[in-house]
Amino acid sequence: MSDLVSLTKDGDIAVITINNPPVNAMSPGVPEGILASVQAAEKDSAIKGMVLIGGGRTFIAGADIKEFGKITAGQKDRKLGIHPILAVIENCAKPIVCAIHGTAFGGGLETAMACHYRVAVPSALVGQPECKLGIIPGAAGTQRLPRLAGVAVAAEMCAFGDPVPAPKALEAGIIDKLIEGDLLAGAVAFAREKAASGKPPRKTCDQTDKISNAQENETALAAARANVKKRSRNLLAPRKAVDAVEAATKLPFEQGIAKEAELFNDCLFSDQSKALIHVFFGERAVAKVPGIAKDQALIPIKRAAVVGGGTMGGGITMNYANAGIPVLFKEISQEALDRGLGIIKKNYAATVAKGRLTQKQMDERLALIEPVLSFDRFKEADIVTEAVFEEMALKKKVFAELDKVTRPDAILASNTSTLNVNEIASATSRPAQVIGHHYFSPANVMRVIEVVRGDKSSDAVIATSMALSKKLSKVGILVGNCRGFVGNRMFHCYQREAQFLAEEGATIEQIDGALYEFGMAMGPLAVGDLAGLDVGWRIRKEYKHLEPAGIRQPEVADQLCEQGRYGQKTGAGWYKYDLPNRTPIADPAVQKIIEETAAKAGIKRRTISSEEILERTLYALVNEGATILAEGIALRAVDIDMLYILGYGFPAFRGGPMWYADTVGLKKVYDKVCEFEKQHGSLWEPSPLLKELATSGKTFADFDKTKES
Ligand code: T1G
Repeated sequence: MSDLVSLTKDGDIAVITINNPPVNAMSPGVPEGILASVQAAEKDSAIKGMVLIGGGRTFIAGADIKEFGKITAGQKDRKLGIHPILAVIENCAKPIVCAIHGTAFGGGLETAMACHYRVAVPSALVGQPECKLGIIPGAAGTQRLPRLAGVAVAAEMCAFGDPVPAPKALEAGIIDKLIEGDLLAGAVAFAREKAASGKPPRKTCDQTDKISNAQENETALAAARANVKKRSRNLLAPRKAVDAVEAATKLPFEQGIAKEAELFNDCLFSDQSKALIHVFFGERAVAKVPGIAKDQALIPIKRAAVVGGGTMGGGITMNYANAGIPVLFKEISQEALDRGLGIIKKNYAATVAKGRLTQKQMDERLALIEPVLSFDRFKEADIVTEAVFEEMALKKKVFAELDKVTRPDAILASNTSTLNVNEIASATSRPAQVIGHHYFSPANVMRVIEVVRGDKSSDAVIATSMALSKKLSKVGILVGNCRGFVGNRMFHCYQREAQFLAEEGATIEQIDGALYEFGMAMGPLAVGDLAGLDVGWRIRKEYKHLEPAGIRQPEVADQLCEQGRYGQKTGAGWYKYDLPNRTPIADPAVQKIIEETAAKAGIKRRTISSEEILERTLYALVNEGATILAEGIALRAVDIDMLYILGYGFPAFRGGPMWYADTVGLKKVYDKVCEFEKQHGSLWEPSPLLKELATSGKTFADFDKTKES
């Protein structure tokens, strides 16, 4: 057949194997190879049935996502030519059994559902995750899945894209049998049994009993739409997915497929889908570090230690326990240690209560956490992560101590969010072993680690940090060492503009509301209250001596802190809170402070549009991001995008700040930045890189292409 698809025989059963590593994506040649194999086996009178199986670690993980970019760029026919191939499979006179291991996702599950039967190992996962790419199933998944599993299950799977474990897929009617032991042998036996039954193979498209009750369908569709409204604000694909599933209940199969194709194209050409596909590949691209050998030897991480048992230290400790790595958890007093452990236990118990962890798993993870009050056992640790207060003197004291009590080959990582990693490393005799691991709060939940390379951080320590991020189920993003690194350095500009806008006349709710409507998880001022206004206040005091004179600084946040209004933790910040309820409540007292501050500063307050709020806050991110790129502090624009999506709640359907700027058009962004510079002074000085790209008709995506290794 082809080297992508092979056809062999097990007695009277044909075995069709897909060999397109690493995930058997349906790249060009794979569907054609499957078709040719099915047709050959159908013609072979010695063959009574067939098995379709994936070679390597998984069944088909879906269409080749790389192909979509070619379609939307007009380089490839937008038609998904898969339907005729699936029709040949479904109309085959001999039974075809799909054998699933690993994942059957997207086009993989759709191909499986065109087969007459499906068997799977218990660890397999099935799903229609297309909506996570801003599209919907495009190979009749929205038509066959309701026929197998009913409308409610199909709508949920197509609108939210979550994987379904094989045992649940069996219950739902998506697969027919779980195979314990050898999958291929089990599938061949199943195919032989079906062939011997003498009954015609069961065609999914003909099964209508699960979509025949109109009332049940209506109820399920209404519930799905309500769920989409609640969980997927702003998103196009989930809504279209439910519309496509609805078509399965209202139209004959072929017309349902046509409706699905129309809805699929609506999504494929949307900005949201292009952004989400950028994010899919971006999450993998950031793991690639130019300049570090792919075969760089890693430092084995078998035992860890964390210094500091506060919220961050506890979350970091949980990450190691969750990855099965024993971890020493150190505090300076029994009381602090007990408090820290209490937070960890509470976090785990909450996850158990939600059914996302079993009590046994919680106990196993807790058993990996060893609370200690001294450094006595730190010689055992391959990596130590410091998570103490954000004060340089304290951090240097801790690192000087760690330098003495750990093995020379141990990695010493700081969880600092802004402080100079080189200065921290200078407190040790081994700067090559020192690096920043900036986690985002809550550390056990947020999926990103800003890996901050010091000038002397070794390749082995950097490469190990990136690999360890994946081991901890995080996305490591390598950045350079500067004040605020990448994330917080940009966030400072974003927050600054939000506060200036408040002084200039926009209400706090208007500012936060505009960014929330844009898609941010929270508005900038509400985020300040969540993180704690005192954190920024302490950093501003630490760096006050470095601030250039004559540059306008936001005033109100410091005044709030001086009044003890640190945010949620004190029940009041930019908003007030009726604790323990954390819903922000507008506070006239704050509006009064803002107006007084503006008056004192001679600021003439005015009505401000939501459009200006978005441009001032988002373009401040973009302009600073461009400067960071030019300085090499971020490797690529996609690294900034991924950091903002995973660490700061930037909406993935916008692709990240840099991708969003490309979507707006860099010339428009640049012109606006120049306008703001005229209005607001040098804080808005356009980044030379932004100017260069904008005036040469290029994008940040073009910039990244120049960085491809
Ligand atoms: N197409 C192209 N490349 C893919 C791919 C895909 N579908 N899936 C993975 N890769 C690449 C990935 O970029 C990486 O490349 C390598 O494979 C290993 O992936 C018609 C229209 C299956 C759970 O959305 O969820 O079908 O970085 O690191 O952690 O209706 O990959 O090594 O160069 O993620 O073991 C629907 C997407 C497509 C599934 C495995 N399917 N993939 O995770 O490996 S649309 C999906 C995943 C569709 C139909 C519609 C995961 C995985 P590189 P990895 P992993």
